[in-house]
Amino acid sequence: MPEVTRRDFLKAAVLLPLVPAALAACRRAGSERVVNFYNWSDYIGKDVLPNFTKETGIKVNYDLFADEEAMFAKIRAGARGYDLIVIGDYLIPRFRLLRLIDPIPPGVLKNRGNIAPRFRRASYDPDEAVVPYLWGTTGIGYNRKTVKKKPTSWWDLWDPRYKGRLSMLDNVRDCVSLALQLLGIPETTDDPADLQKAHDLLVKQKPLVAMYSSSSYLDSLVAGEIELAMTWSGDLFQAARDNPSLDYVIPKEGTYMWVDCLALVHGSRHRADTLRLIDYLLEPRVAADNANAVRYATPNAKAMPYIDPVLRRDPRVYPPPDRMKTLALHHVLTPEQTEMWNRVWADVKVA
Ligand code: N2P
Repeated sequence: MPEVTRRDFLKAAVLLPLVPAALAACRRAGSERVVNFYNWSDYIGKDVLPNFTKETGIKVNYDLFADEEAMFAKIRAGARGYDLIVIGDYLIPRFRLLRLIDPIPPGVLKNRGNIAPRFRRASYDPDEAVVPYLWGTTGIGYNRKTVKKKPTSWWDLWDPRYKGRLSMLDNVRDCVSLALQLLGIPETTDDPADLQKAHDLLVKQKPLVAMYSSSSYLDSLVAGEIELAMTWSGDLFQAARDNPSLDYVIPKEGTYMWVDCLALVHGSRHRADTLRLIDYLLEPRVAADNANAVRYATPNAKAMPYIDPVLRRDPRVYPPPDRMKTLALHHVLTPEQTEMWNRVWADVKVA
């Protein structure tokens, strides 16, 4: 069941929630000026899409997910009503292999050149089939008031002191990678014994975990019910607006960075309008306003002058070059590895 938070409802209400009836209507009217956009929760500034509609007359139906595997499953099952989706770097080859997305033709975006060189022709997208949207890191969020000793290590998420007051992301990739990393096993492993060890470590932690969640846990952090959480950088910084005692650390063992990208859903009907929206999101001011609102980092070099200086100077949002070097991208798994990882995660969840 995809979780949608109170915040999401508020946000979605100002846009047009994508209900089955709306999808059917869009399908009937193939020529309607509309983009059906499927994005992570808490991942767009509230004015961005209304401003686009004001400027272009193109309506945006906006739908949210809090679990990229569920999003993948939905698109794979044929939810063809969507035109535009946001996909994490390491999932892109999987979508391409199954032809669930169509590459953006070269030369059609006038603003592609705004993207910083280090985010162009990246390992996960050598032919620039997609467009980098936002990026960030995975770390630990905590409540400074109640967590007396600042967390420094991922192992703090295994500390029995926080039993019932800690949460983990509901994300196979983040959690299984973390367990492997802590066991000193490379993410590239395809040895079932390694995966079993990761499984056991996560099961050992389970009695402490109040919830596996990638979205609604933020409300619990704000409310003080959760004190320590595995979190994505910008989501924590957004929650800190509502509760200034919340803070974010990248543990000393290091972490992964990820780049979420805009992709065209295979066979979607509203190609021109979707490309127009992507180009709009690439405009320096729009990209900066968006990144400032969600507090993730922008890969858009031309947007940097408009980034809020507080965020620009924050090394947890824009790490300095020496820190950047220590941030790894997730390895692209083979379909067989993916299956093993998903099985481990499913077993942890039911254990
Ligand atoms: C937005 C989370 C997106 C980051 N809520 C995951 N890559």
